[in-house]
Amino acid sequence: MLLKKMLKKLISIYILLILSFLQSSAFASNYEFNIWVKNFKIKAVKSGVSKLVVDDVMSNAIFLPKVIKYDRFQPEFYEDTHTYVKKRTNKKKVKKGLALYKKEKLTIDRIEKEFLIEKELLLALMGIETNFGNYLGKMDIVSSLATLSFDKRRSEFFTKELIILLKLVDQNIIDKKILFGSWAGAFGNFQFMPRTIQNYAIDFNKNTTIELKKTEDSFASAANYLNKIGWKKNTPCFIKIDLIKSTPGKYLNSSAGNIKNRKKIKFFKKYIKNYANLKIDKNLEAAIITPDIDIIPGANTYTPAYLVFSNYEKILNWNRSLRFALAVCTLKNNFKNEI
Ligand SMILES: [Ca+2]
Repeated sequence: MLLKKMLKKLISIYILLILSFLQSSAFASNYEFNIWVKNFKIKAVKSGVSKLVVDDVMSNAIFLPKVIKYDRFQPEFYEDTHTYVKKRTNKKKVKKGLALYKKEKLTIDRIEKEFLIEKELLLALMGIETNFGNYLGKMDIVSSLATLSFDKRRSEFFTKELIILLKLVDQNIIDKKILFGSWAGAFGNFQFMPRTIQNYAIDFNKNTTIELKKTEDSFASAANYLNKIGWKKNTPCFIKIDLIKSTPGKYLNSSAGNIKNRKKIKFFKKYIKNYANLKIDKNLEAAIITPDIDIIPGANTYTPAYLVFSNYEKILNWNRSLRFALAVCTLKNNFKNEI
């Protein structure tokens, strides 16, 4: 009995200790966050944003612990390629995209023609980024970006994004009242980060504001972005291949940050089992990717494998994830068969 009582008491002390530790660490991070905000504001003013806008926009910035949680558990980190692509390119998604296309055909066709970007690609990107505008995100972007800037993992990147966002507000390009989006600070139908807005967003319908949650401006901005980074209309993105097991490891890319060993397809002939069946110009330059190597423990190194082309790397430019780019091009092909 005595032992039981002692054990109970020990457990309650233990719980109390954990609770007080959690409270004090939350307090510590809030305290440190506020110091960070103070220093950030000085930095933002120094980089040319008006003090009025810095004070105003940053006044409601808070530390959002769930943003850190999302950052550490992105599906790109743990879903294998088959699951990831299948989830994002199903028939339901195609149907939804076709309905949007039917409704906005005139605008989308005009944008395709003007920017030389396939409507199927634009639909695929919008479908994967926000399920056709149905999931735009409700997070306060300023707090999201501030939290990720305060966090150590990619502090420099997000600090720059936040300063750009303040500049966009300062220059009246963006209305601070509508700054709600994803946990990572992305905004609108195509989830543009502040730097993308600054470099590529356009006021297509010329009503003096850039509306990235509306079809005209968001589709034109996405098409302008893809055109400027060098997407080539009607050229391939990727093709699935079967590799022989003795393919040298140096030709297998598994990191989206650095695609290496690009060669003409015919160079890889002896490593590709289905080479003869590939319906593609064998003089095209390509690289091999095997995206599951890094995330699936004990994954068969050679499956799945793909030849990827210059267009594929443009989608990596949009979002540095091998699986994301495969999903976008797969959904694009699914649309192609329906439109
Ligand atoms: Ca506009």
